[in-house]
Amino acid sequence: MRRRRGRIVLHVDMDSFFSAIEQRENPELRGRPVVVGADPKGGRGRGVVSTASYEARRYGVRSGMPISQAYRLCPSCIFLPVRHELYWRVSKRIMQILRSYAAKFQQVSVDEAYLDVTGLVKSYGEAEKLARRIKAEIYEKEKLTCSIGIGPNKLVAKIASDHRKPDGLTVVPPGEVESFLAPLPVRKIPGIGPRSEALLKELGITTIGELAQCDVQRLIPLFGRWASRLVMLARGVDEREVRERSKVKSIGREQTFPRDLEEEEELRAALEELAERVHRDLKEEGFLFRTLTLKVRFSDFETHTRAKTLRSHHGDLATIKEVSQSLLSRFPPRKVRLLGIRLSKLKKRQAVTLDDFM
Ligand code: TTP
Ligand code: MG
Repeated sequence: MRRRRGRIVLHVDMDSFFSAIEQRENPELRGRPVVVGADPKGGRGRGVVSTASYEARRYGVRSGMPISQAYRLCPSCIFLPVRHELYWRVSKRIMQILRSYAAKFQQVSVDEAYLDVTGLVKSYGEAEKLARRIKAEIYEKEKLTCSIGIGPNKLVAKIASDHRKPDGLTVVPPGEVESFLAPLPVRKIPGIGPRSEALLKELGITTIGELAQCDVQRLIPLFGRWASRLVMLARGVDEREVRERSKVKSIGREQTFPRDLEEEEELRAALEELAERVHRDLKEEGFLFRTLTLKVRFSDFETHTRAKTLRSHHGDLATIKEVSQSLLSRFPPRKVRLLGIRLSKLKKRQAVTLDDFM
């Protein structure tokens, strides 16, 4: 039997990224509670906290919290506006450093990336040394700290990087995955938010270890097709590859039919299938779209496209089906040789949800 060789994956996450950059830029802010986000306007401000320095977190201030609440918790905090351009400039330089250490590299957000170093290092011990070198180089060049998790896959690496923060380094070799995950709350699994957590609690499941032991059948009524995926994650199994996402401008699929289609029902079914495939690609790439273009080639090779741009970004299958059907219905009934769906005006999905794993 051929066994798949184990991987070594690093997850790197910068510490309180936006506020750490602000503290670096202005030495007076170092060691002080800094909140980056909307203007609190003396407690009446709207909008949210982007991030808080670890000093501000001691007051209970957290990312995503209304800025007015942050102000109530810590009126003496230093509130700063968000300077995205600056943070992205710094991010680019850090990602360049990280990329140079990886066999496969995947940036997942402004301050987070996966590195597959399988083949570049021979053991978890060597991987740990590599991680220390990475931390030292980032600190030397950017005066910023990060936390790194090392594991046999993305899931374990990601949970490990979050384990000891800031300036942490957590190594979880394959043999320790189970004991590392078991005592942690289920919330630590990316994609399990407050609602999933509450559902699991109803079943008496609060730790990852309990979830790993649980009979999938009990989860199906609550989580449907996510159930088995959830249990696999809890067992520390995650086959997702570390892979570079290119700068995709659009995502599309088209299909020429073995024979021309004419019946409305046939066309509808073919379009639905195409919609499903495009939707899978969109999800794989982690994008939302705003414009859908339908391409129709008739039996005489005459080809037309029609596009619709939505008011906001969408990523669900129902919208793709609905918009493509409504565009198709605007063509006169004729024999169709080819159909195509292309999605453009893409934007990266923000939050990681269970959907990302499906
Ligand atoms: P995170 O890595 O989630 O947070 P962080 O780097 O500030 O802190 P930690 O040490 O816990 O990693 O996000 C990276 C940056 O993304 C963060 O500095 C600000 C931004 N961000 C938001 O703007 N809104 C949010 O809700 C979150 C979570 C992050
Ligand atoms: Mg971070």
